[in-house]
Amino acid sequence: MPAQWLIGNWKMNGSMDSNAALLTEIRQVSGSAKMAVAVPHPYLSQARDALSGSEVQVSAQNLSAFEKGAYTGEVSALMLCEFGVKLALVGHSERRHLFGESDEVVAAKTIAALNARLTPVVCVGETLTEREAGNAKEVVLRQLNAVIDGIGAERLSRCILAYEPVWAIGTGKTASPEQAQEVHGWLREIAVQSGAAGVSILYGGSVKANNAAEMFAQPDVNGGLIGGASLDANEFIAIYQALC
Ligand code: G2H
Repeated sequence: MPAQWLIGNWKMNGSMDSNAALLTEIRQVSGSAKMAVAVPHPYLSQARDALSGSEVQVSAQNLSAFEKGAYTGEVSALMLCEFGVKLALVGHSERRHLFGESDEVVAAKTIAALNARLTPVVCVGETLTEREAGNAKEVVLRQLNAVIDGIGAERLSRCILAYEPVWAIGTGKTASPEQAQEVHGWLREIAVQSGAAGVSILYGGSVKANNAAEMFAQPDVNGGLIGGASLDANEFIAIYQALC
């Protein structure tokens, strides 16, 4: 059985004060599902300290594909490990579309994460144009296969996958549970062929407390990657409860 995960993605939000309040609330959760929060790099040590002794893990939102050297502004996987980070998002659509990360870069970052024993949360998803052109399947499988080609099928089981339709991110539009399940089913098929049937596949895109339960009830939806709603402790905990 795939592990159930709820991962909050704070994106570029937060302050020392607001983080402290949020982390104090969420560190108290306990339940059958795993939880992590992906915080901006400057807040990693704050999150590590505030979550110490709790079941909530710290994730990075990004990492460098390179190990070390003259890469101004980059943060390596090993540096993240020094801050207690256990997971790292890779290939989030905002990285792909706003910062030009190609499938190859996403694959290289996934390799860097795995080499440092971080769990990469590999995000895939199609744009509205791609969906309307009937290309959703081709796009998400291309994105996933690029990662599998890079890491080798045998390491896919050490990843978490996240399907995030670009048209549903921060827009208030959520994929229907049936639309999500269809894509998760395609991803599961590739995972099974790669010997990673038990990989967790999360859904992300405007998940809120009032739509989480029906999404999580889908057979191949093993939790959520939550953006906006992860900034509100009550909302995030309510989503967690819908998963457990
Ligand atoms: C997708 C998601 C979290 P939101 O980006 O990664 O954000 O829940 O705000 O749509």
